[in-house]
Amino acid sequence: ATPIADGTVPWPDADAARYVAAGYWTGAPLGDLLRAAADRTPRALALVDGDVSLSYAELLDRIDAAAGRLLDLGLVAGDRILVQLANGWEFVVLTGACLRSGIVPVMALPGHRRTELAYLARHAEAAAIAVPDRLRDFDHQALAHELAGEVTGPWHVLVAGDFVAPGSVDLRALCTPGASPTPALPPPHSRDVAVFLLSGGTTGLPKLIARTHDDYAYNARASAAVSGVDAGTVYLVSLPAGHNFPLACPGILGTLLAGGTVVMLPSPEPARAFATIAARGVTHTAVVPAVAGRWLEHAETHGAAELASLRVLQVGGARLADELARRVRPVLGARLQQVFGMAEGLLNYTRLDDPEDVICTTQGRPMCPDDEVRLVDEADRDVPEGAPGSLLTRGPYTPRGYYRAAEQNARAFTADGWYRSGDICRRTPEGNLVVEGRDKDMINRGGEKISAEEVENLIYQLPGISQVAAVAMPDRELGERVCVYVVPQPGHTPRLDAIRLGMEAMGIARFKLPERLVLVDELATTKVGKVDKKALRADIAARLVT
Ligand code: J2J
Repeated sequence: ATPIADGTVPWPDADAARYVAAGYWTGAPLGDLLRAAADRTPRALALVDGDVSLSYAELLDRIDAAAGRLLDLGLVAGDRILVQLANGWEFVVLTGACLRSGIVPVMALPGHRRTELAYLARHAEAAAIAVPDRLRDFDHQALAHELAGEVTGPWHVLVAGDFVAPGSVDLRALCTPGASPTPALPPPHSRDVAVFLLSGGTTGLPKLIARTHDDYAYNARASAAVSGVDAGTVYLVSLPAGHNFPLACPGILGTLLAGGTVVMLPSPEPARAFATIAARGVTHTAVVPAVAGRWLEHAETHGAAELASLRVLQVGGARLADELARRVRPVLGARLQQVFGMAEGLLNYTRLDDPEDVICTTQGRPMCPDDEVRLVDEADRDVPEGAPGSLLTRGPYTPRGYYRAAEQNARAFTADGWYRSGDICRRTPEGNLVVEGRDKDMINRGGEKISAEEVENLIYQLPGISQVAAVAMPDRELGERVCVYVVPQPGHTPRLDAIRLGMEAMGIARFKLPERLVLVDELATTKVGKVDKKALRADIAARLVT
């Protein structure tokens, strides 16, 4: 497989030197930092998943044993492994084993299906995949074996579950402590890639974001400081653990580096989440606005007595309505922290001691003093202070390009390395950002990002479609859902269920399937002849009102 370094865009030396001098980049790989945390408080509780409770010493035992067995399988530092696991202890042990050994996890999502996983396996030139046996009636293990044909080298299927088929590796056995003598692991270099995250999607195919040990460790550590995560923290993971937010903002990594306890839950369903918060004394957790809404509703009908220990509720991933924000404190009893983040790097947080008004009406400000943020117009000129502009950013944990994506990088980054987030924001006089919209062609379905172009490319492969445009339609529950406008070919009347079935048959994650179809004779275009998405978004919003 191609060495990762060949596909990444490093920070310029002068910037890297600044980040080292300022103490953001410490030179310590994440695996060493986990080991150091375990050595500080070996008996403290590190990880809880149902009946499984692991102290720091026990967690690192498993992590190191798993790292050794991954190497025994023939994997080596720099190899890539797709990780598509449910939220459970195995996710944490495997991720830790990767960080210790230099094997690089590619954080796929539980919803991904054949097309997405095959693409990721090829693009990352993966040597292995870790999956549940079955999840929500889907046979992940069978699909994982089918993917062997996508790669040129050996292909290992690691399975977390009760049924481990012949030819699969039992991931739980691989994580058994001790049994295999762990070879002395040469730690990866701190400038090496630690994890691949998936981009929020604006292009036809997902892009990989290479996060280094130095930058991701800073990301986790500084996030912990800004959200008050320390050794006394009990952090609940209920969003998919491979997302940047629950993984490292401060999430799993930030909590473990601080010596706190991580509690894993497979979903944020309110009744079980509330019971878990009560049973484990959870102090911090992260949710998307759609989940915050469900939790508020649940608390308003069933009370919030179970949330007595909850101090900080982080909400991010999509715009939180001010009205929901204002109910968090009185109804849930926890302090709200808004998080406007991106897997590409930049994290904005409201601070815990900000005035209530700032917490409820803004998305916070950059985490790091050396985060650079510009708000610009169409010609990349800075907008006047207070006016809305398109957000550009650079900084110590914002990589300068996607992995092996020269063409996309030319569009998503400026020549001098600023990442174009595509978010339209304004800055308040106190310096906080308010997200007002976006100029990227993406649909944000309850925090899950969907590329309009990807959906359109897929639908063009179905019969009877002359033209298609995917747009966000407003939704009370999820914020947005996917709506498609279709110009049928003469003699055809495409139907929503047929489009959905067709896409599912192609092996596409369910969350990307359109939930509304509008048949039209033609698509409105802009002056330059592109489909006028703004007009379509206004059209569907108007149709929903009537
Ligand atoms: C409005 N839009 C937001 C917010 C993200 C923490 C939190 C979220 C993410 C994330 C993350 C928003 N208000 N509060 O990685 O570490 C939209 C923006 C942004 C895009 C990034 C984290 N918080 N967004 O959501 O990579 O459009 O990361 O550019 O999935 O989500 O998406 P993603």
